[in-house]
Amino acid sequence: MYTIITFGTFDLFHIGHLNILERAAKLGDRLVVGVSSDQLNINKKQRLPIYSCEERMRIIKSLKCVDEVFCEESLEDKPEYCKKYNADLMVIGDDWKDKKNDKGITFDEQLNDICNVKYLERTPSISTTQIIEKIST
Ligand code: C2G
Repeated sequence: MYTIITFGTFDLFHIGHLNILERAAKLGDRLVVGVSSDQLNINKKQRLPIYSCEERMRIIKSLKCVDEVFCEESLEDKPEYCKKYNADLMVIGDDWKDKKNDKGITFDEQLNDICNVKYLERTPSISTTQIIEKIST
């Protein structure tokens, strides 16, 4: 059993989210998704998500390509989450490739001895922020 893990807020679920989850699922046998808590989204994006964590988790859990969902409380805890869910590969969008966490390290460095890391190309021209801007203008 080859387990894939991925993380995200997945607020105002859109086609970019679906694309990365379906592509991630194809890389293994089981896909586990860490959905960011409301507080973690405030830390990452300086705003409360439109949908609560509970609602976002229910939406993600209902997808055919997703096997398991949990709430991601902190970016720093990735190694613990990966170990807990026996992840072989952590997949994330390539917008995270060079980003560093509070300790000044990338996800590659953070998960170095725990699992492999693969960055997938983002779907162009769509984001939750753009959707919010479009609706509010
Ligand atoms: N994504 C994508 N294409 C888009 C928009 C998003 O491939 N047009 C991907 C992101 O790269 C990420 C996932 O969809 O892998 C979820 O995106 P967000 O909800 O913006 O979550 P993010 O803030 O990237 O959270 O621990 C890591 C973070 O929690 C990831």
